[in-house]
Amino acid sequence: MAITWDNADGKWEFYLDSVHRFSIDNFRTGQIVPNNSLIIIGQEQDEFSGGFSPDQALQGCLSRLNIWDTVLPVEVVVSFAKDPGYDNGNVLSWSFLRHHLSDIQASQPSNVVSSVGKSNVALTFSQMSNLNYAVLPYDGSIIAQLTVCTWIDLTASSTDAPCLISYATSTSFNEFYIFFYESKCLISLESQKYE
Ligand SMILES: [Ca+2]
Repeated sequence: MAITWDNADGKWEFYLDSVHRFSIDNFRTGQIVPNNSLIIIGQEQDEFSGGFSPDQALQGCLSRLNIWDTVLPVEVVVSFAKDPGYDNGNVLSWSFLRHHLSDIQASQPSNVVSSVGKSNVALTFSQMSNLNYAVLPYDGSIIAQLTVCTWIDLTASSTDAPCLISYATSTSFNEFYIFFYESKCLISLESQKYE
């Protein structure tokens, strides 16, 4: 799956299995996403680095997650779904992450484990638990555009609203988050709080 967002016109695009599924216009036009943040994979932050709920845990497998602070061209986004590489997102890079999966586990008590499977290397979120997440600090540039691409395989028993990513700063949690369930995507930026 992939999403893109551009603050110039507020356009969100959502792609699934290399197919463009929907667009939203005028979404948070002109807003920026601050830096000095925590990116949390697999849980939604009700507070900075905390406030997790088991029913918002991601349960399944995730690989080749990359985040860019630009809007990548459609043909590039589609090509990732058809032929995913490791890639080098400049906000979050799977080519970096895949070599630091053990560091992620060591830095955070978590049920997340790395595994070798059909995606070669993946983060496996094994339980519906509020310990089921991975934490990645981000101190790069302020974000005015986004592309998020990932390969994801949710466990069939996943319920409610599994959170793929939440992005929070110390002064404002939920700068953005992405929920993904039932082949749908719920996205938001600051000021929309999902409890
Ligand atoms: Ca929550």
